[in-house]
Amino acid sequence: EVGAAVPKEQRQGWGQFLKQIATFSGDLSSMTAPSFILSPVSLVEFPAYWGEHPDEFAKISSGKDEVERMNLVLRWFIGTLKGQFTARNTSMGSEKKPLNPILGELFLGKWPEKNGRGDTSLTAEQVSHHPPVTAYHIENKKAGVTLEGHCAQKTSFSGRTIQVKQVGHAIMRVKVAGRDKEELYLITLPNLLIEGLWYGSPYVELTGNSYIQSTSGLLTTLTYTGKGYFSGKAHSFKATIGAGGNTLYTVEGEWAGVSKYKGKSISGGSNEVFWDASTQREEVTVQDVEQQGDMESRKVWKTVANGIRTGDYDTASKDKSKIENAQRQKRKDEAAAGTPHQLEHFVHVEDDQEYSQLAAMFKGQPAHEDGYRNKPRVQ
Ligand code: HCR
Repeated sequence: EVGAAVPKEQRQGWGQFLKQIATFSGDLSSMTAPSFILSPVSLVEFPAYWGEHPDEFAKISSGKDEVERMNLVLRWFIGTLKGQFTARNTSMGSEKKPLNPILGELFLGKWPEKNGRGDTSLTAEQVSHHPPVTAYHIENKKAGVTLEGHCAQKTSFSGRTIQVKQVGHAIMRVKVAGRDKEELYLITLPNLLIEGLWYGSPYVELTGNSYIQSTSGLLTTLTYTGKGYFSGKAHSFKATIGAGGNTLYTVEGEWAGVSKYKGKSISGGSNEVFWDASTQREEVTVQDVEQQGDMESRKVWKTVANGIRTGDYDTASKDKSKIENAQRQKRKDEAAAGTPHQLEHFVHVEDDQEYSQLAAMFKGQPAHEDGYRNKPRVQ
């Protein structure tokens, strides 16, 4: 039955929402959805999932050679997927519709130093509102590991499923060999399927391929499958690490569960566990809302998020309209004054050369993409 998981009084609304999505093309984030599916968290917070295993992030530069480092990059990457794609199901019962960030909205946080691994800092900024694009920069200076990227989404509807193409990429920088050499890794992003919509309990499945290409020449190819594919299990993947068509290592399993080396592992054993997703995630630390700047996400959305959390949807929607109207006015004023909005922490790079050089090393990626670079911080 449609909307089996939806509160009774919202079932009709859910049915209408589904019809609306089916005939809709473009930016899902701007659609008005029934209140039970609203999340009190803004999309600008999502880059924090990349940093929720700060130990794995820091460890990457300790790899003794490029093969070991690629294995560590892959382990860190797989380690982020459970948070990125299942965290809302765990904390809120299903995937929900995040708040649509305003232009210039910021999410600043850190994972403090622990056991000598060093501080890891996060800077995320909404660099475009329409279409929504979030840029992020995650850095552990002590370890010499940085991740910089941006993410946008293109959505389409097919059958009972929303298909989401992630647009954008991330580049990881790893300082190696006495710190005078830098290795880069281009990380591309998998496509998503949003399933379970009919019942009103959406969840994400990953599909297709994504890649990690290193300047060392090593390439990891990831293939994602869900229920009903060859493994028959949800949230499954296979990753091969290799160079020039030769496979060095293969890893297989569930990205939200356990994955293992298939055959030879990097330590010389066989069929060893590669990653166990039950490893505790470390949530990012942010400043108290009261201390935050006016553009910081939790400050911007404080009243709206409170309304959603407490079921006061009237207050939530009034404050949301207030924010959106103020934004429209701001854009008009900027246009009239000829002073367009300036990004605070990032610079837009047209036709990112680091991207195109790495993308040229393998098949399956557009040859050119724009990028965003973090502005050096003035302290
Ligand atoms: C598609 C999605 C917004 C984008 C979210 C992204 C792709 C953002 C980047 C993160 O690194 C990973 C990520 C995880 C989320 O699963 C994904 C969201 C899932 C739903 C949401 C739609 C815009 C909302 C659709 C509305 C439905 C749930 C009714």
